[in-house]
Amino acid sequence: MARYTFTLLGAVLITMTGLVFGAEKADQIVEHNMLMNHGGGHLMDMDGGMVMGMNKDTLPPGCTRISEDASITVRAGHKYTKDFPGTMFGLDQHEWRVKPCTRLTVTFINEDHIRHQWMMHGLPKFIYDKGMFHLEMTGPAKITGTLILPAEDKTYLVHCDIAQHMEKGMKGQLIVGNGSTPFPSIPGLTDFAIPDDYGPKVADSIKVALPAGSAPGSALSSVNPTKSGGSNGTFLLGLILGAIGTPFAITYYRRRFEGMTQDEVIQHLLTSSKSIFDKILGLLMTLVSKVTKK
Ligand SMILES: [Cu+2]
Repeated sequence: MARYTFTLLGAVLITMTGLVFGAEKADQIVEHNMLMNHGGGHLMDMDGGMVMGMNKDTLPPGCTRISEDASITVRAGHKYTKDFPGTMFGLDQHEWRVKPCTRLTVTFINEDHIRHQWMMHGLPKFIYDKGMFHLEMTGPAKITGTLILPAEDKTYLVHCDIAQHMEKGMKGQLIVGNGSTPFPSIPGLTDFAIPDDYGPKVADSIKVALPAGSAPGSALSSVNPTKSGGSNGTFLLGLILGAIGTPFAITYYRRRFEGMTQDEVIQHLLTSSKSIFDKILGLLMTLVSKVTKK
């Protein structure tokens, strides 16, 4: 009996030790502070740590001196997305304000097990290569860089440039002085550039007649003849409408697009397809209600 108890105790101890050390290892933030200076404010190390646009002493035009030394710490991690539905990659802050000519030290802590960046755009290109100041590392890790901000009032875009990271939440703005035009789609701050669109509402009577998932363009002729009472009439109606309507539509669109380039045609179709779809739905709704009323 005692043997079993000891074995059991041993197993529990080993498991717990594993859990504790495993958890500690996952949260360990590696500090990237042994970067090689490649010149021009560009520093890198072998583990994916990178700083671009490091500048501690070159004054941008319009600055006669450094107005103040400031520092911010920004954290990146999936857990910071929970307050912003639809986002996947998170920052713990999305806006920073500094005075013109501030020497700003940014400490960027990446808590995810993927690569993230804190990238600023729109700086003067003769001081900052590509107009950028940029911190990057594969996490969990920490990296620090310094830059001096120009004298003018301006709002700078800050984002992570890894594919889809900005679109899914890693976007912010750094406001110097009074700032300029704010950026759209900053989580919790500004309106989305492209709002979510769940499409036009389909009336209940149409939902019965249309097979699930039928494409908008095929709405007229794809009514399923085997489902629901009275749909044989609707199917016939669809066939007749399709037969009459198709040659008419072809003639109409041939005339409509005469002399237009391919791009113009696509542009026109994109903008007009939504209203055409609405019209077809309206027409179909009227017809279906007439057929089912008899
Ligand atoms: Cu990222």
